[in-house]
Amino acid sequence: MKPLYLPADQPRKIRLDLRKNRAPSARKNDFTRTTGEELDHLPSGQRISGKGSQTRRRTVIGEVDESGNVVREIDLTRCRPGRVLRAVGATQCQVYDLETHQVVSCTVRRLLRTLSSDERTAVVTGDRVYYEPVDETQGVIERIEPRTGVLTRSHQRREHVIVANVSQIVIVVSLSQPHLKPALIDRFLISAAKGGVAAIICLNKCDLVNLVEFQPIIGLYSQLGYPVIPTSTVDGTGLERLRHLLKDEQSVMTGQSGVGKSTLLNAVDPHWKLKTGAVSDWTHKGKHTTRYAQLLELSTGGWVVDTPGIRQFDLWNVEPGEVEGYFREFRPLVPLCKFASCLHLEEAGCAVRGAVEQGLITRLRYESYGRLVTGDDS
Ligand SMILES: Nc1nc2c(ncn2[C@@H]2O[C@H](COP(=O)(O)OP(=O)(O)OP(=O)(O)O)[C@@H](O)[C@H]2O)c(=O)[nH]1
Ligand SMILES: [Mg+2]
Ligand SMILES: [Zn+2]
Repeated sequence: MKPLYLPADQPRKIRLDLRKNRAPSARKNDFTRTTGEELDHLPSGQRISGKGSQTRRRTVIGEVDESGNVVREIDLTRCRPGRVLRAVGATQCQVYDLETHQVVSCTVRRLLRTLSSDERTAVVTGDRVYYEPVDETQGVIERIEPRTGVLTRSHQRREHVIVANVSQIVIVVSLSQPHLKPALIDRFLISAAKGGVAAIICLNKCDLVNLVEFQPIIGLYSQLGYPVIPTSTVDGTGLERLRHLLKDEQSVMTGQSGVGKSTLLNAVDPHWKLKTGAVSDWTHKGKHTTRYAQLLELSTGGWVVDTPGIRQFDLWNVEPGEVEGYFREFRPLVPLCKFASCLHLEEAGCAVRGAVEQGLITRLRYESYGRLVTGDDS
């Protein structure tokens, strides 16, 4: 299946500059190979809207297949650049027009939908797109830019891209109600590394616990090089640091339902007024208050996505033998194992297990590793 978006390292599209009043032979020479990245730097405004002396110029994006045949042409003079604020259902989304700053309801061009039939949705929150306006409030998405920095999970044996074009993920866990699940932190850390994004760990609701008891966890992840921020929306702990870390970045808040993602964002920027929900008294679980991943613009610069709480976070496309590479503290030991194929479970002469026995690797992380490799979720 042809990917819906073009990987940035494979220039498979060409930009055609058509000058209507020139000799047709000039057209061919104007074929310029571009990568998807260059589209971001297209001068906005005149070229897109076609004003003044630029009106004779028509910029067309042609997508080419492996043999160089143009399979589809998009006339960019009719399109406007935007960012997907929220994907609703499989083909509907809200797009923020990057020039007019208006929000437009868009559908997705049929061809793009077909190409994405093996994904859950054609567009995802955070996508950079070109859309053709139908009227002032509606449009049709013609192009989705190559995605960088994605948060994905495996859902019903398919890849589910939760959000695209982020630079960091903020893993929000709560220290109480719902109680902390360190193994979930490890899954998110792997997903971040796999998606090419940095990770921050936010330990929320620290007003409900004695933080001293959580020093081992704070120390563990800090030592591994991840920023760890204890926060509380009740007493304000850590909020200034969180604001600072979000400023000018493209972030996504992720974690279980009820851990306080939306409440934290409301504390960061009160004008968002995101809906928040109480945690159930007896299960201490959240009630899935946030229904869609939603992109929000920070008044200090940058963007952040609030996401719905995830019930089950399964990794997409991670092989058992790959997991060790995502456990930073294992890496220096892996070459010392007796067998090159060692999965660090039962094998003889395993340096990783030796390190666990000597207390150099925490049992918590080792057990979390074991569950990921064996696929035992319990
Ligand atoms: N004690 C305490 N409660 C908090 C804190 N942060 C959030 N809460 C409460 O936790 C509950 C859930 O908060 P939400 O912000 O709705 O949680 P969420 O992570 O957005 O949940 P979903 O949208 O369902 O994924 C609310 O009742 C909040 O008031 C905190 O720092 N301390
Ligand atoms: Mg929420
Ligand atoms: Zn080993």
